Amino acid sequence: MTSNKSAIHEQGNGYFDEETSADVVNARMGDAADPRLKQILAVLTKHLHAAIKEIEPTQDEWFAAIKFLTDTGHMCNSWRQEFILLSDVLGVTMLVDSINHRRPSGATPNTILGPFYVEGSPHYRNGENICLDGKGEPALVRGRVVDVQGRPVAGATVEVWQTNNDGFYDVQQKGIQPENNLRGTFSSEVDGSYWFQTVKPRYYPIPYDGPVGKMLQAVDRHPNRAAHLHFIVSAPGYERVITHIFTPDCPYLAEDAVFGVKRDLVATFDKVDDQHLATEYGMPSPFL
Ligand code: MBD
Ligand code: FE
Repeated sequence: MTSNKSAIHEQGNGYFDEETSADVVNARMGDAADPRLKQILAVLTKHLHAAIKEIEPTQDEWFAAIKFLTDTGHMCNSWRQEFILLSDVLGVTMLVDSINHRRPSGATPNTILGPFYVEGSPHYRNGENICLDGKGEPALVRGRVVDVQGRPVAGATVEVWQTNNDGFYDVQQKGIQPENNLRGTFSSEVDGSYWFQTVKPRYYPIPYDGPVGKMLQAVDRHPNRAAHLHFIVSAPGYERVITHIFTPDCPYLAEDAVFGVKRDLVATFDKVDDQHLATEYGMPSPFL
């Protein structure tokens, strides 16, 4: 390659050149385009071309990549979002979540919302049981909603959801599990406290019967999520916290399939009597 090739490119003759390929593509965008969109597409094009140059795929390999993305799209419907799963297992969902939820120390960290949240779950009084199928190891969850200064937040909305003891969310087993099994909405008391009965969460695999599952298998990765209980805590005037707590003894804690585990979200589950485990988690703390 001679140096005058890039000189020609800078003049914008628009012809393809392997060395400057990304620039040639990006130069096509016009002034009328939205600047943020231009920036995004330019960065993606730059890194995609760099990846292709590093990989030097065969034609067959590139076609396999296209087929993988096509299959991923075909797998999507109203209840199955295979592209979100792809983003999850590549760590991109967590990265975007982290970038958008940088918080002062002491605040509860965010983690992924996941695909199984349902808006408007049944309201319960503190102390009630969200487990409607009677399976699993009973557990009591209690905590306090406080602000970053540690002041109680009364009347905060605490939404929780988790899988049943067979490792499925209610919405994955309509007609098999009771409706709204293991999901509910609570309200914090004057001192910020909330508590409810449930069962200890257990680990379970993300849906792996599609292209993302095949990809995980091909690269020798398991599909298991560390056992978790989802939370959304919200209160007027405070930033909403979307998070989980994790059980401390889960074998997948350090190898969550979607990279959702953060150190501060690992709770303790202690036996308090023959029947009950209890977890006390100094969270969630929405903040101004
Ligand atoms: C889940 O249960 C979940 O919480 C996430 C983030 C992704 C897939 C399944
Ligand atoms: Fe989940």
